[in-house]
Amino acid sequence: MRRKLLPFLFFFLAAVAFAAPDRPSRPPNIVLIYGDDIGYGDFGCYGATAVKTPNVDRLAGEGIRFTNAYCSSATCTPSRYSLLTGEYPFRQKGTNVLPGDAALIIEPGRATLPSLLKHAGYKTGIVGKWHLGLGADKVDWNGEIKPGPLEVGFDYSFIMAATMDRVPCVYIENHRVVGLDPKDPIQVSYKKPFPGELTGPDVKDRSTLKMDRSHNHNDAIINGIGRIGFMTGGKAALWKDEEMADVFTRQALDFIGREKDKPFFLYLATSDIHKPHVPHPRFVGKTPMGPRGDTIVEFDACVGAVLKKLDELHLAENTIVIISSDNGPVLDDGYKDGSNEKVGDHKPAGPLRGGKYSRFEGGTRMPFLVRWPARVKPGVSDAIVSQVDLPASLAILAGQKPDPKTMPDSQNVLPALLGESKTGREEVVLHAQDGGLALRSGNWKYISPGKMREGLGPWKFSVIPEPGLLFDLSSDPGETKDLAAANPEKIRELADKLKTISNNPQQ
Ligand code: NG6
Ligand code: CA
Repeated sequence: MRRKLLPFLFFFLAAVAFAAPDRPSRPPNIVLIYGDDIGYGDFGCYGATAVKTPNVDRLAGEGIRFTNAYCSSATCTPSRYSLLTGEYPFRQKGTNVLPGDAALIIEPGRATLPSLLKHAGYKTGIVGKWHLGLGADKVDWNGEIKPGPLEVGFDYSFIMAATMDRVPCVYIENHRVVGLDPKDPIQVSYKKPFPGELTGPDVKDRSTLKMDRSHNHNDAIINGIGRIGFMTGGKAALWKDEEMADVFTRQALDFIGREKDKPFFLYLATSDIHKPHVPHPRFVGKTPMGPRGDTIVEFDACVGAVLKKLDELHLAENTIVIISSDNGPVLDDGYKDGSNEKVGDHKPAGPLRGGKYSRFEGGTRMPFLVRWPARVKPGVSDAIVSQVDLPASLAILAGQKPDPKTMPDSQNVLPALLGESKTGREEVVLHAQDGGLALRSGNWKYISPGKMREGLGPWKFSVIPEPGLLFDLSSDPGETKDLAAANPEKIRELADKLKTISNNPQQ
């Protein structure tokens, strides 16, 4: 009997030995740190000097810094939808910025980045901003809040429902609001105020507010700040804005600590640096840029805490850490927080034109860093990649075979992400909810006719006429010279290509 087994044993050992150099014994952990409204120029490693980001810069130095990486859309919900589903947001209705009481927009059961990784044996967790809707219809905030992250692939969830500037201003752990007193039930409405609850128009002396609004954000007043939407009840469960970054960081570190013995995927979607900017007091005044700059420092501290935890647990070597953001930067997005007055020479979108809400490059070209000491050599990559590619690429890395039918726009750009290829995708579709689509193809950039806004808030609105705008990003990264008139064939070719891709999924 023993003799018979020996040849098998030999084969088995040989196979293991052959496989070893390419296959670490355990698949890498993946930590995706997803910032909010952080622009291409907001980190030191992308040229910022007025704000210091030593932890992000350390990660950049130890990994690959991408210069042509995109989110799918110039706002949050559509970018996050793509990041998790591998589908461009414009293919589905209802993927634009959601109110805090919206229903879940990802169909439970469909393949997602976390569900594929879970299938591959990963423990999957989300901590931070969700903003993809909760519940099937009307949510009862006092009962089981589902479907949500746990129904689309996450094993653990500690989230805020929408944004810092929208109600409900509470944390939700798995299916329940954290710290809710059942005697003080929560109700949420995006239509009408609740009798007896303070709202913006009630506040005549605006100096009594922690931060006044510049536009909108005048519904419920929570913690002295006007929000979008109304809520009542849940007083004991309300978040404290200045503690939010610490609360999410703590949850992230706890998740890593709990799951350290298995491969894990952590999607850490930070509250920073979305409005309202309310950094913890220890970060106040850390930059000359006011609260917007100080929340960048707070974001950097969160990155530092995650890296330290990975070091302490000896996990850094075989953990992929990715840092990016969901859309471009904005200065005045509804609060009088001094962002415009104090920005000085800092360029939130670096050399790029436009920011949040824009189809110019500043709206969707993102800081994007990938570190994996066990496999990735440090460097800078000009490969074009999109966050919509992460589901397919990371699932393939984990040994899964994503079905192109269910993740139609997610390309396998793993070789580019790992620095093993200089090229990623050939073209990428970019979206802005009040403008339509744009196409980057090689170094050409085509922006279709439609609405456009200029600036980082307040904005100047105008309309891009036929046949659209055309730029050569290799010589003109700031999109200053429209080449449409001089290149009628090129613009027609790109307009056709954009139409083809938007009508038909690519794979
Ligand atoms: C907009 C809000 C803005 C911000 C944004 C979502 C107004 C006028 N503007 O509708 O303040 O909340 O939605 O930001 O209300 S995002 O980063 O989540 O996409
Ligand atoms: Ca955002």
